Amino acid sequence: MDFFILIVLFLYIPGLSASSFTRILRTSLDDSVDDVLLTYVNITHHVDCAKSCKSNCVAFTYEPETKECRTFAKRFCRNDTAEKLATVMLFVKVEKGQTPANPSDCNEMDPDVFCSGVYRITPSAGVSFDVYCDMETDNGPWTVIQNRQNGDEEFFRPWDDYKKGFGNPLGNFWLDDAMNLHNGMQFSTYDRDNDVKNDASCASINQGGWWYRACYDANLNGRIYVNGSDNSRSLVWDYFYPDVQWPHMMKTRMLVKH
Ligand SMILES: [Ca+2]
Repeated sequence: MDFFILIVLFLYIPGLSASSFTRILRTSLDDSVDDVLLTYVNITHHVDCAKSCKSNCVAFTYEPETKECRTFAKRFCRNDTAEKLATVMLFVKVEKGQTPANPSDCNEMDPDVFCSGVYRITPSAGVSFDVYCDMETDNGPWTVIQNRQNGDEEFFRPWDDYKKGFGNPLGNFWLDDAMNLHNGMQFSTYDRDNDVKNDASCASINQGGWWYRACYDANLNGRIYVNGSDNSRSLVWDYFYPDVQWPHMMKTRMLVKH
């Protein structure tokens, strides 16, 4: 998948006070019909539609087939990995300093401009990778470093996989980004035993990669529980309920920001 394909199409319109627009991708416009300011018909070109987007208009759509132009006072967030709308072109007004050329993490991205989605970040020079940025959870934006939503992705993996990260940023994945956050414990995988249990490997017993001590209260990279399976190997978060010991979780995600 190609991430960060920014279709930037700036329109500088002579005579208009330096309004510029960029074409953006978004999955759907269905929830926006009530936000239409004005609808124009028989507009022959999207540049002419842009000329209609003045004062309180911040976005417009143009449909070449029907020659229909619609203006909006509502902001649309952009999602660069979304499917392009089949026929409708969507443009938003660009304000100065709005687009981070090269964000170092999700927190640098304006949640009013960008939707939740996969973005390429550059945490340090020469190190870039794709992450899922969560723009909707409170106090965000958050960089999602782990997401479990079903059993499709194997999490019982060797050291190198956890080091690199694995999975699909839109589905189940692990992003190895916080090795030293977990109270001084080192990260262990079945092929690298860094736990403090001398007689066994916690990662092997509990079937995940984690900052095991001897062994865990949480095992978020353990196996998805299915009826009858061994709970100790499961995706577990103890103390989640006051009265249930070692409850298994069906979905988890880990969010970080600095
Ligand atoms: Ca051990």
